[in-house]
Amino acid sequence: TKSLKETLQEVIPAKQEQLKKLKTEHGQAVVGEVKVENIIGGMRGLKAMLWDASVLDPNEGIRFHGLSIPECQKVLPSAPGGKEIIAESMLWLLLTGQVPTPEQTKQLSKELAEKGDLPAYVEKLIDSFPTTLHPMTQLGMGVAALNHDSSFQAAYEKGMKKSEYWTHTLDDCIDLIARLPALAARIYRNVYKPGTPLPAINKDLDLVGNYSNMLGYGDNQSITEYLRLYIALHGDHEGGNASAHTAHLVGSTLSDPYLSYSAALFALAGPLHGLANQEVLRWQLAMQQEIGSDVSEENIKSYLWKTLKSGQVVPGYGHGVLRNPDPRFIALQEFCNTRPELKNSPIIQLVNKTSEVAPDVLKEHGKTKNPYPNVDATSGCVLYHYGFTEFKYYTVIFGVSRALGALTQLVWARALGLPLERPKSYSMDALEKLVKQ
Ligand code: CMX
Repeated sequence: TKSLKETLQEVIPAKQEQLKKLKTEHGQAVVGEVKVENIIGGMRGLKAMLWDASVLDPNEGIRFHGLSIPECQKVLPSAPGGKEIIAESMLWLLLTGQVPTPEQTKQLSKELAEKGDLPAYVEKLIDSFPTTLHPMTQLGMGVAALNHDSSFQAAYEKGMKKSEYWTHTLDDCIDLIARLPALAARIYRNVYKPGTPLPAINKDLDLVGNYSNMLGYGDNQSITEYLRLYIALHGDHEGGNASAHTAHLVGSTLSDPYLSYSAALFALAGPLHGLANQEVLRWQLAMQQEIGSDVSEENIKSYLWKTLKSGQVVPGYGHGVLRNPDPRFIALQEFCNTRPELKNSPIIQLVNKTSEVAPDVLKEHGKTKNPYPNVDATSGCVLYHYGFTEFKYYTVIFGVSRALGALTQLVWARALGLPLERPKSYSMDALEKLVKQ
């Protein structure tokens, strides 16, 4: 069986050729226009980034190398004894465009487990943080500090050839992904379970199996499987979302993968992005408290209006690109539907009911372009059901996951020799002058 690196070595030349052809033969082709509203509106709608591993269709949602979520669930190998997609098989697909064999997936699990221990100085750094420091701040700082051992940085200092960039980038990306569970679990232990021992990495377990074990949920197969699915599904959401885009931008300066991904994590920490799942839970719990056990359509409706009238957004609804219910939301709902304990859980039932009522209310409110639930509408609530109630930690799990897609693109950016990202900006005066012409 071919390793991940060998597989990449095989697929890269054709992609390099494809890009060269696009550039030389179609470099001047026009693919869109730029309106003033795009410039003012956070570049929404501008198609201006190269991102090969996933494409987000506004109506269908995400596809990973052309495969929809249900297709991925059918073909991507799961963990021994499990059913859900695992991080390794999703990473393999994102990086190579190919579906790995179970053997290749197992081999990658083994490699990640072998590389998973944190260096002692990072353990010390994390242990020195006050437990009141937000877990996302701790994660971002821990990831940045791991660049002490960056293979890319060391080779760059020695003066490596451009054609070698991607192999060192890949080595760093694999090391980083391998170490994320130990780093993220240490933060969880320090903040929420101080003094409890952290289990060692089990060399026979997959990445998320180990993560779940280190979080203290190793005996709970159901939550471990949920975490596997959650982490695979959140891995990539094309290029323009704030975390992925940040990793790409910072990486384009030839910052190493640790620094690039650390920056991405701080973008993920914002309430309009990754923090939304924590916000959803807070909001659904407040709704639960206010309406009590009478989860009628009327009660949910009036709570939604109360939120909107107070000038807040309804968390978990709307999207920068999607214009339909998020298929990741649907996949997580289906996970819940197959498990009676989740199906009957009051918080999950409330999420379900809210998702039936909210779209009409948001349509009537008339602002959002997408009145349907995104993945955050349910993801944190499922964790809450399982007794994983420390919701300030939820975005850290998202952060472990998003590494799969963001780091994949760093490898490809180096393999394709993509340049420094440097869009042009306008001042308001310059724009005014331009439109008056
Ligand atoms: N509730 C109330 N109003 C909403 C709304 C919601 N859920 N979603 C959008 N709107 C409002 C916007 O605030 C905006 O209002 P203003 O014109 O007053 O500024 C208007 O509708 C138009 O926004 P849009 O073009 O539909 O949405 P954007 O692309 O600007 O923003 C997003 C997308 C996700 C930030 C927004 O829908 C939102 O704030 N949702 C709630 C938070 C959330 O769930 N975030 C998670 C997104 C997924 C992720 O990245 O992880």
